[in-house]
Amino acid sequence: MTRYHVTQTDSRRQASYVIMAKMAASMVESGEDAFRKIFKFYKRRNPPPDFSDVIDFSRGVPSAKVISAKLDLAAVSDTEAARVGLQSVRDWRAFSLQGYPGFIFISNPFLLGSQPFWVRQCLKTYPQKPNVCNLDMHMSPSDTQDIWGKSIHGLSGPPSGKRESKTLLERLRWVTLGYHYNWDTKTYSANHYTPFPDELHWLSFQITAACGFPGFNAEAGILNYYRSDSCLGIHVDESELDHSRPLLSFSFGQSAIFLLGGTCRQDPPTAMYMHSGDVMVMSGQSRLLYHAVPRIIPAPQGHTALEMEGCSLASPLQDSTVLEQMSEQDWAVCSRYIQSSRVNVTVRQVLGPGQSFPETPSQHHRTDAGQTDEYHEGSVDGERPKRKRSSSCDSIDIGET
Ligand SMILES: O=C(O)CCC(=O)C(=O)O
Ligand SMILES: [Mn+2]
Repeated sequence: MTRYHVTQTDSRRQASYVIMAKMAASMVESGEDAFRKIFKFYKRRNPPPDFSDVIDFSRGVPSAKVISAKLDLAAVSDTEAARVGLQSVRDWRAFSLQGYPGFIFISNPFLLGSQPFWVRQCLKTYPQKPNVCNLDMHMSPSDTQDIWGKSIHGLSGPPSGKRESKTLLERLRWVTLGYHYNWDTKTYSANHYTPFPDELHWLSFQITAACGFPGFNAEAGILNYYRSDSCLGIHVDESELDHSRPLLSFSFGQSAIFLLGGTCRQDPPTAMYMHSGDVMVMSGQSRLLYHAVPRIIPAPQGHTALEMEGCSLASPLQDSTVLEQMSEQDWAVCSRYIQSSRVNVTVRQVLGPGQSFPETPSQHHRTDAGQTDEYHEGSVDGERPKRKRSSSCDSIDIGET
């Protein structure tokens, strides 16, 4: 008969295995990876962090890591660019980052006076049905029918300070366009699709063409609405089925610190500012990198182009433009909103040419920090259906902190 017994050495070894396993578990529990440490560093309020390592592309080539990016000047004519509110590609200040092939940062390529149009689309048009937003999660369709109309009274004029309830617009956290992202399954599907806005498709089409990706088809959009205390958790966008297509990101309003990491959370991320009008293109090897927004910061003086631009364009509107002139009242609401908020729009091509959704649910999805959902917080206004949260993700979600 074989007897199994634990020797002194075995038990010591076992004990050390237990200690090691506990250490590993606590590492996972506390999420002490390089990305998370840096995320927490930039999120910290007291004392505020040192921002001196944050790359500011609006200052030209500000660090040894920043390289001027070559664009395809012939891909987009000046007329095509102006039609969607962009400067001539020749005048764009585009950069890449050493160590991040495929990452392109375009420092505000918008024509003077055209950002307000895009801000209004994000605040007035895109939250409208049939698009989907966080407020739909716990409100009836008739209540979320006219978010703009129901909010403008509360958002016109200077802040009163004593208004007790937030407007719907102030409670808006996300909107999805095109193939509507399913936050639970982390997938897109053929049967939850509404037409993608034409003008946003064309804006994305021109920018990606100039970056060397002709024929981009904008199929899904996620708009994130950030208050001054919001942040966005560490994640990878991998739900799209064709990763050879770039992902575009547009920022409007207040500035943000954006962290771009590596393919694993041990890779320390690079911190950069995103100011109003800035555009990012994540393609190639940078398409599937971890990233996050730990902090919203006030737009620096001189970057508040939006405040100065007002509601009129610097040059007259062309016949074929997608831009529309804006009323004084619309601009009053938009400018009041973005004085304390940031809106980010990501545009994605979900399917490759000729590709269709698989019969069985896709395995491709957004990888969130700690393998749990940390993208948005679900505590108020039904931002997200409340989901399992690992202890490693105290507050790295969109939401009040
Ligand atoms: O707000 C941002 O700059 C990033 C947004 C983002 O990463 C996303 O929506 O997937
Ligand atoms: Mn993302």
